[in-house]
Amino acid sequence: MSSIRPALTALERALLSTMAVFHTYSGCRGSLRKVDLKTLINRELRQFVQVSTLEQLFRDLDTNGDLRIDFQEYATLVAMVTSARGTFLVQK
Ligand SMILES: [Ca+2]
Repeated sequence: MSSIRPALTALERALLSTMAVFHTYSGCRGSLRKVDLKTLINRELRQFVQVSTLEQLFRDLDTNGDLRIDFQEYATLVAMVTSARGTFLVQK
């Protein structure tokens, strides 16, 4: 009996990495405080997101107003950055 699984695709690896980054910076809390988001942006998105926009970005992402960024709110950040970069990549 074989237990060989097919290799993950590039997108699957990217999604796992996206999840791992959230868990690295949220730790056991399961959500990002503002300071965690700042550290994540500085270390993981420094070429894509300006930390000077952190206050507005945090307010925009924190849709339930609990002063934390949960995984769904973080996924919104990833989608926003991906969409912005994707638009940039297809522009001529
Ligand atoms: Ca929130």
